[in-house]
Amino acid sequence: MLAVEEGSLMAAHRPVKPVGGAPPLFRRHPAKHHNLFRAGLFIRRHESNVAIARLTASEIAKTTFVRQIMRLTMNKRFYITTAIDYVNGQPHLGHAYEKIVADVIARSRRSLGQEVFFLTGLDEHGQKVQQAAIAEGKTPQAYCDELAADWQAFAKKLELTYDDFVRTTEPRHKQFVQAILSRLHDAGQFYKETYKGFYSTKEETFLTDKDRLPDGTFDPAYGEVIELEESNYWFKLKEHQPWLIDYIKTHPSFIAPDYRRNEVLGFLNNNELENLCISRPASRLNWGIPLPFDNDFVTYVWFDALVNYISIPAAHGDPTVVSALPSSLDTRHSSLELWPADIHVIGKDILKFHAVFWPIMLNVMGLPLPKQILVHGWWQKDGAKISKSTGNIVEPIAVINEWGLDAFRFYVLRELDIGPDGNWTDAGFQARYNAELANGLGNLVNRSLSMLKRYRNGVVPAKHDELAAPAAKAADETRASLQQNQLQAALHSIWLLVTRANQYVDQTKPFNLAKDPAQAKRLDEVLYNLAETCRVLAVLLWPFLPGTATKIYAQLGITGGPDKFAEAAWGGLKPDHKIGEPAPLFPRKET
Ligand code: ME8
Repeated sequence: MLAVEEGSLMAAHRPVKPVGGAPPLFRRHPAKHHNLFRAGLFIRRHESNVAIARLTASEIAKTTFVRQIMRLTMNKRFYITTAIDYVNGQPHLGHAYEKIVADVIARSRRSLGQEVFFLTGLDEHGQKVQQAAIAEGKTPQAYCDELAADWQAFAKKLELTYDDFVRTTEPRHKQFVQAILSRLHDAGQFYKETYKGFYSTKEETFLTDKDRLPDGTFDPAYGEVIELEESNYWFKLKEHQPWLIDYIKTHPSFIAPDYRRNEVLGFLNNNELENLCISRPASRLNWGIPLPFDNDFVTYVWFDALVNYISIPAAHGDPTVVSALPSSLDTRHSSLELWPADIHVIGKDILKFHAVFWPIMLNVMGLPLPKQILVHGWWQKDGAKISKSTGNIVEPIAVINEWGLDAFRFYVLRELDIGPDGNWTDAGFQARYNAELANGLGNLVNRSLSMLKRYRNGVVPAKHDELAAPAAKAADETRASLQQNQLQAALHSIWLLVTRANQYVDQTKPFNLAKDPAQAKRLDEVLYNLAETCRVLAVLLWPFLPGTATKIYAQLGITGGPDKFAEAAWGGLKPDHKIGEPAPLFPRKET
């Protein structure tokens, strides 16, 4: 896909343009396949009808070409990923938050009409897993399989709408990592060298004097630091530093929020990158992917883990990723166009791996870079680090079981914008539940639909537009926020509408209007405005609170889901439509 010659994929020091060119078939013999070459260019610009129209009947008849066209005429999906969690950790608030953020973005894009591919999963190799498995008398694979089942149950509990769930111990991932390693090795990107120095087993990383704190010690986060002498394979990272700085400078939205981008640029401008050790001796660590060119070594966990973002597209036949691979690898069971990723959602602690190592790895593979690395902050509880050992934890499953999934999703997204650190307090959670969910949204929907039921037997009156303007404003603002992944801002706009509609009930007093037959028309107007506002709210809320939004639609007696943003347009409720049964959405709780 990139401006590099056949057989010399790497040319690592050369800046490689991350643009979609013609696929290899077209690129290799442009003279022989002029029509196909041109068709390829159109396809890359998603003008697939034009592309197909340009082919002759005999070209279309050739099955290879048809397959190629089929593969390439598919629109690129909006591809969003999360960090893959260490399988041996316990799912906690931070993991839940990140996955919910990605899920809301994925759902919003689908609601806005885009085709989406949402990938999440597990990081299963490494010394800690190997040691923990041995301690439990299990094989590492059996140990991972058990834990993976818990993590997958956790993802289901959060109602994540992922399209694929990667485990780095799966053959489809391992074979891809090996293929990439072979390719980079053949291209001279690695060298072998003996290293003598410091090593953190906990972080599975080499340290230098630069990593010392001012008092000469290493950060306790590194755990025990040992002195080590061993041979390993190294990746020539250093020489790509000027390219990376230039790339980040010329792609302002590559790292978001802005202050994280500045942090990376500051780091790159003030430090010389070290080459990256990409292996561990199998004698010390055998729970990893063997280097295909030297089985005495396994792949460094990050070189394995980061690659999940492309190994899964390859497994789905993504043409861009597949073109960077040796043709011997059979990855073309289906054909989804995914790469480059639109968003990698990650936490702040793994920014360097994603904003320094990963872009350089991709560049030397000849692949375009993800469009955005979206970096969220870390949660604390009661102002202190979340820690299992000190008991300072939030147990998402316990909270969900007691308060409901949507209350949990709402709190984390409403409380914390994507970027800064957040602080969970039980009192804060309960206050938002009572004020914004029970008394705000829940009360609005329940009283609006109950009055419609009581005063009009549940039959929707004639259309009336008193709340049309605030509803349209909320929809416009929500759409704009969702398009920029500003989830907290979107919730803010939605809640302005909730508040406005609750005020409307207080001002118009439908319960009084109902007592005066002369006010019947006015009561009709008020009831229409309230019911229709509830419907619009369901559509706006769908990405955030899917269960609640679905219940609102059901209580309104509407068939189908509130999962299409276009339905937020005012006037969807038709006169004479009969609503369903109102029921409280968020029962008030004494705390
Ligand atoms: O880092 N608040 O896995 P992980 C918010 N396997 N987010 C938090 C958090 C907190 N308190 N604690 C952790 C790894 N996270 C690697 C990733 S990706 C190719 C490999 C976030 O299980 C953390 O920032 O330690 C990261 O994005 C994610 O949870 C997984 O962390």
